[in-house]
Amino acid sequence: MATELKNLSSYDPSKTPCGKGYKVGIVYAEWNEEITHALRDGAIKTLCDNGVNAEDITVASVPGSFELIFGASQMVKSGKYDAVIAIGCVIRGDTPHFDYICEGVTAGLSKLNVEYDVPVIFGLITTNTLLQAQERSGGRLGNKGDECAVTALHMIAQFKHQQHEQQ
Ligand code: RBF
Repeated sequence: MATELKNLSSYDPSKTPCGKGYKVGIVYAEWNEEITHALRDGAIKTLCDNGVNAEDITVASVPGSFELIFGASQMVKSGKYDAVIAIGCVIRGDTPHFDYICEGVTAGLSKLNVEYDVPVIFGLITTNTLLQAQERSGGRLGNKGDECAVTALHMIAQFKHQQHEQQ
């Protein structure tokens, strides 16, 4: 599938905004930790590689993906971050609740994006198998955590000044 091979993990750093001075919150789920820790670490590394100071990155964990909504919401409402990255992994084969969790998290994070002025980046991997999740967390198809970091930098660069002007 064409979309399967499209990823930003091989992004062009020269086209990625410099993140110096940007403050980023990362909230990740401990469920499927093999995957979510790799995504989290990829996001942190890519932020730092692109100029974000390590001390300007705050990392918090929640038990499962469903709690990403609350975790991200708390970070957004704190007013401390220019963007929040939410990271989780739901695997269909392991999870009878797959559709409920995926739909809940998607709706919850989407609501935050509409209601608050801090971009929330969607780093929820939803796959049919563990292998597919591994391929997207540092394997054959890159690391979606890297992509979340690049996306956060673009969103901050695009909208940060606009938000400050509105305040
Ligand atoms: N959380 C995940 O992040 N990924 C999962 O694959 C996952 N599967 C779950 C399967 C079941 C049957 C249940 C009850 C929970 C699962 N959760 C999963 C945890 C969920 O996101 C949340 O932490 C709990 O439902 C408590 O609110």
